[in-house]
Amino acid sequence: MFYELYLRSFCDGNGDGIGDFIGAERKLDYLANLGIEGIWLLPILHSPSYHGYSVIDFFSVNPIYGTLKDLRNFLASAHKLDLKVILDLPMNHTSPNHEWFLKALNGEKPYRDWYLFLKDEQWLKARRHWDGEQVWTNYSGQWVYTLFGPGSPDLNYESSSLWQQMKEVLTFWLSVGFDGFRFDAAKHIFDFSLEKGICEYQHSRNIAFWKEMTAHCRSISPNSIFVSEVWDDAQIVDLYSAIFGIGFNFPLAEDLKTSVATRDPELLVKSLRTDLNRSFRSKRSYESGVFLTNHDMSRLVSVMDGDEKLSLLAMSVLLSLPGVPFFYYGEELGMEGVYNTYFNEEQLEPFLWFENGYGPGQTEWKALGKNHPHSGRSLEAQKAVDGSYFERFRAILEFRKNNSWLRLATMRGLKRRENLVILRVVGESRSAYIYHNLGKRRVALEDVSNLQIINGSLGRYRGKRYLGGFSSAIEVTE
Ligand code: ACG
Repeated sequence: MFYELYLRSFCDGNGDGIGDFIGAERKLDYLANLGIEGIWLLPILHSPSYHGYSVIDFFSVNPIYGTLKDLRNFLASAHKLDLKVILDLPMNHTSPNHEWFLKALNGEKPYRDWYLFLKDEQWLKARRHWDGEQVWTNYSGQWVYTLFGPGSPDLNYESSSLWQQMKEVLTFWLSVGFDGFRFDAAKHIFDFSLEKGICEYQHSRNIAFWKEMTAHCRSISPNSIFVSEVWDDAQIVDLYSAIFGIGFNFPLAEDLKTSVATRDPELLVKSLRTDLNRSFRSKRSYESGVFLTNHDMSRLVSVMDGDEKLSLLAMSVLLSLPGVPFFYYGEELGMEGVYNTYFNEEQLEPFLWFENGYGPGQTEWKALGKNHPHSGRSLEAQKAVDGSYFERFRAILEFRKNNSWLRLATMRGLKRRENLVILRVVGESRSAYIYHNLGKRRVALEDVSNLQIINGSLGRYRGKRYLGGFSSAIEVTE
């Protein structure tokens, strides 16, 4: 299980209200106790932006997070607890304040070739693949390709010297002690056709690029972990995941949430068959990075319209599946937040350690718009209450921790009986039936033994076992 960590909002180690390496290091025990095995660290490279995806120096950390030494200490402490740490590396673009870009604007070589300058007025008509936004920005009279907006001009990988430069970047961060990378925007390396002057993914060129980058990393650190961020349909996700070893399963994330939110067991069955189709085969070339939410999405409780039972059901379905699960910081508290493309702040609020919003390590760099003090949401408050959201969420994590064999298990069967969805999962040393009740009412389970609750309730009535509404249970058969 991986924890997606937004450092700025996590834990403040030096009292400036901004989360940092020193603060996060102090909370590693907390993460290890949750049963986390790895941390996906959202971008921490030197960047002017709050999200960190527009880098101004690929060889230094953002000073607000501490020094390189602080980072090394953080990594060493994580490793002592057997936690892997992967770095989110945005290699598709830079900040317009990056020295490379400033030199490129000046016409200096090789930097001029490292960005895409307009060569044909017709290219200005190009529109972004998924939402029709314009993709060219005028910087003091020069048009540059900027897929993600004016704050992040795209790097142009037509230039071979840039490939070399990026290999040096990878070497550097591996030498600092990272266990691998979450490669941002992996399908965007080549996404503009110079021939046609339009936005068009060139998947085979992207794949060739990533093959070379990952091979480079493996030549330094053979066990490097790579996770690809390819937000697309299942067959495209597949294509890239095979290179990286782990690929985020975006289609599954959406379908899983929708099926639980709309209480639609049929949709759940259908989406597991399609979005996890590889998990039905015993030989797979990669693992699915299964998740429900991330920093680009609304938080789970908000998606479920505040219904905690549904959020926990979605989580227990997720953690019963083969693959490598990821979850976003604060989801264990049931933090709220709705994603908005133009004001994407709500889903990255400070982690609420203390009920009154103050205390050692509490970050305060931004206002709490959704997750208020004195709302009972804080870790402090929830730890003091039996049956809190945190406690129930933690129990689901505990289930996964005790059933880590599920990661490499094969799905051997999937069926539905009214609101009940039954999964047959077979691992090397164990196998199980897993039951999820997507309905409000309890359902009888026939011929079961050795049942354990994952989430919700289990009961017995006149000799029959019942699974409560919005509940999940596992029956280990071997
Ligand atoms: C990553 C990061 C994100 C970051 C950037 C840029 C990239 O996680 O935080 O932005 O460094 C696209 C890209 C992703 C990108 C997201 C935000 N995420 O592909 O790499 O945008 C469609 C498109 C997707 C698109 C998605 C969301 O196909 O390409 O993702 O919409 O907009 C079905 C379809 C599927 C479709 C979905 C949703 O599932 O199958 O194709 O996806 O529906 O409609 C950060 C900041 C930005 C800043 C930037 C520089 O957040 O504000 O501008 O950095």
